[in-house]
Amino acid sequence: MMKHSESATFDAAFKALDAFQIEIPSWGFANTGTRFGKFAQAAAASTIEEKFADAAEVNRLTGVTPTMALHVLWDLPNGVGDVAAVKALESQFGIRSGSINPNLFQDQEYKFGSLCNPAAAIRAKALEHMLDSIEIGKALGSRDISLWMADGSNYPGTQSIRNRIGWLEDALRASHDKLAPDQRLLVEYKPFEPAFYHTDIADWGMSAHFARHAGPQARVLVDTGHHYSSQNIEQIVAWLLHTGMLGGFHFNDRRYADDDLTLGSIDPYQIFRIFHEIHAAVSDGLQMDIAYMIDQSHNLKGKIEAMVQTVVTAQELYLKAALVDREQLSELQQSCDLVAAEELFRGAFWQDVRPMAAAWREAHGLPVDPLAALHTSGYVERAAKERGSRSLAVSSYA
Ligand code: LRH
Ligand code: MN
Repeated sequence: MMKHSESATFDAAFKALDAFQIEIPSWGFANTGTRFGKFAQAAAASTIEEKFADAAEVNRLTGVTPTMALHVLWDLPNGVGDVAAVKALESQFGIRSGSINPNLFQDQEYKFGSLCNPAAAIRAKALEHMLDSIEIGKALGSRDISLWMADGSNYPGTQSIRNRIGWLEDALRASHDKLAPDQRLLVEYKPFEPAFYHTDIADWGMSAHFARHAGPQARVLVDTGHHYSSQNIEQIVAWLLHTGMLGGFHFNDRRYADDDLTLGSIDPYQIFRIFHEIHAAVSDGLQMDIAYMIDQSHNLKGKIEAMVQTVVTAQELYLKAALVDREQLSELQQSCDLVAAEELFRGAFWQDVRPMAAAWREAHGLPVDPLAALHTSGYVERAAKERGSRSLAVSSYA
């Protein structure tokens, strides 16, 4: 018979997991690599149909990934013209289109930037792509337009940083003004790569400025891989929560830079600390609307396997943080009882929540161990057989 405290913990655990969903990236299923090469996988997806099929399999196994992020030029090369086909795939596979990610970094014209390019004609081309992306979002019923730009420079003195700020302010306000009332513009920052001297949206402060300047439907997107290794990411999250500017996350892990490794593979405590800031803000009554999304490139791991592993890890870390006794922690923080506060906080991280997560899955008719269920499903082997010959030929990035 479960003791009261145990059942209370289980109730809190089930409540937390009921509230957690995470969006998966279409590009996480494709053959991707680094500048040193790409190792093709037979089961990799190379068509939008295969990406929806793989997303449906991940959602069948986990039950918490009903939407898939789309990158415009990779998934809708014909822009709005591909919307009908995508809608058909949505109903065929039961997966909704999630955030719409413009591609402002691969066209030859964007060598010196896109929305920040000194050439007005190239800025206009980039703005047109932004507006197309917003129209695609409206047509698909997607709430978030999630913008990341590679814009920046490689050598001091070669670009006017302040001119570029002005051009980007204008472009993001013009984009914001085209949003539907329920849409949001998420502005993603990144300190470097592919630009290695200055990046136009390099940190959370710059992103928050551009979002505020654009308008009330713009927010900041935090990609966990887009920070210097010594940066305190959960402090940035606390600031964005306090200022009401947090729009969402691109979750991944890294040892060095923007490594796009699987969540929790290097520093699971980092994600636990981020989730704690969010749970604490919720219990303090802060209003927020956070998009949890995965942004990884699975260069060596099996792509669907890595995605299922990531979703399960995200659930476990979200649950561990949800079970922190925040009332007792606040008292210990107030009394500056450092060791007791740390032991309570870290103790929540150490607890093994996998049995509770398995019980939640069982209660929802889901496989108690999604990874094991993927292996027994034979899905990857079938995909490799069906796709094998073609997907081994690697062409564009994703
Ligand atoms: C840039 C980024 C961005 C995506 C891309 C796939 O590093 O994080 O969010 O568009 O990865
Ligand atoms: Mn990202």
